[in-house]
Amino acid sequence: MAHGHRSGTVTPLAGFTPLGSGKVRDLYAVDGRDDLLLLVASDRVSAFDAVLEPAIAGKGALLTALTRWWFDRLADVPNHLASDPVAIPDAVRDRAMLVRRLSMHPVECVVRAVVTGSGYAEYRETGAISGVRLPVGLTDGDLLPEPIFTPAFKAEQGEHDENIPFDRVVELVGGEVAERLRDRSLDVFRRAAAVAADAGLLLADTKLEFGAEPGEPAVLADEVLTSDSSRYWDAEAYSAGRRGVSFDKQIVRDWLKAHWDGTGAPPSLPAEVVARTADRYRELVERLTGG
Ligand code: PZK
Repeated sequence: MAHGHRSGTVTPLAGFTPLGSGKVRDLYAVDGRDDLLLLVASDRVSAFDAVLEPAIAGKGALLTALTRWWFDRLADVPNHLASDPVAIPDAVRDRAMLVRRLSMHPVECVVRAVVTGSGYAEYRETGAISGVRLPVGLTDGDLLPEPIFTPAFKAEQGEHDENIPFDRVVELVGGEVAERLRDRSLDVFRRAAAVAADAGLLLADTKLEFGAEPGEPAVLADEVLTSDSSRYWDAEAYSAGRRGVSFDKQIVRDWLKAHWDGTGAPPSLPAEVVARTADRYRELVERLTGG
C-alpha cells in the first residue's frame, strides 16, 4: 500500500500505527489489539486515478456517515463494525470506523445495474463483463434487464482491478464462499437500489468487499454504498436521457477533462469546483438519508 499523496502524510494518531493508505483512505492498527483496525476516510478526492488538491472539507465525514447509515439499513447483513470501547481521537472521530480485523477476500464484489465505465469497455470488446454474457447492442449507460455480479481480482495499489469470471472466484475462495459472496452482493445491491429509487436516485453500480472471520465467511467490510464505491445517478435526469451524470464527482471530472491532458501532476481545483462538489456530496447524503 505504499502510495504517495501530494496531500501529505497520514495523520499521526497516538495509540494507532499507520498500516497504509489508499487514494482516499488510511488504515491504522490499534496498538495492543491485533483483532481491530481503524479505517479513516480522508477528505481527499480522486478522479482519473489521480489524487487532487485541495481536499474537499467534510467529504470523509459525509461518506463515513453514509457507510454507517447503510450498515444500519442492512442490519441483518454481518458487517465489520466493532463495538469495543476504544477511544477514537477527536481529530478523526467523525470520519473513522473501528472495525474487526477480517481475513479479506481478494475479490472486489461488483454489482451492476447499468453498463458503463470499465464494464462498458469490456462489453464492447468481448460482449461480456466478468464472463457474464450480455445482450447484443447495449450502449454506454443502458440499464440491464437485472443486476449482474461482475467480480474483479484486487490489484495492488495503483493497478487496475482485473475483472474475473465467477469460476475464478470459485478457485480463489472455494465454491461455497463464492456463492455466498455473489448472493449477498446481489441482495445488498437490490435492497440498496430500492432505497435509492425512493430518493429519486438510480444506483448504477457498486463495489463491495467482504472478509471472513470465525463462524462467518462473508462479513461486509470497508466503506459501503458511498459515492466513492458506487455510481449514483439522478433518476429523473437519467429518464430524460441525461445518462452517466454521476451524482458526486462529475463536476471534478468535467473540470479536469477541460484543464488537464492527463500527464504530469493534475492542476489544483478552483475553489468554486471544490464548493460545488462538496454541495453535491451533501445533497446525495441528504436525499438518501433524509438529511
Ligand atoms: C482492509 N483494506 C482497504 C486499503 C484503507 C483501506 N475489516 C478489515 N479487516 C482487515 N482488513 C481490512 C478490513 C477493512 N475494511 C481494508 N485493506 C485491508 C484499505 C488502504 C487504506 F484505509
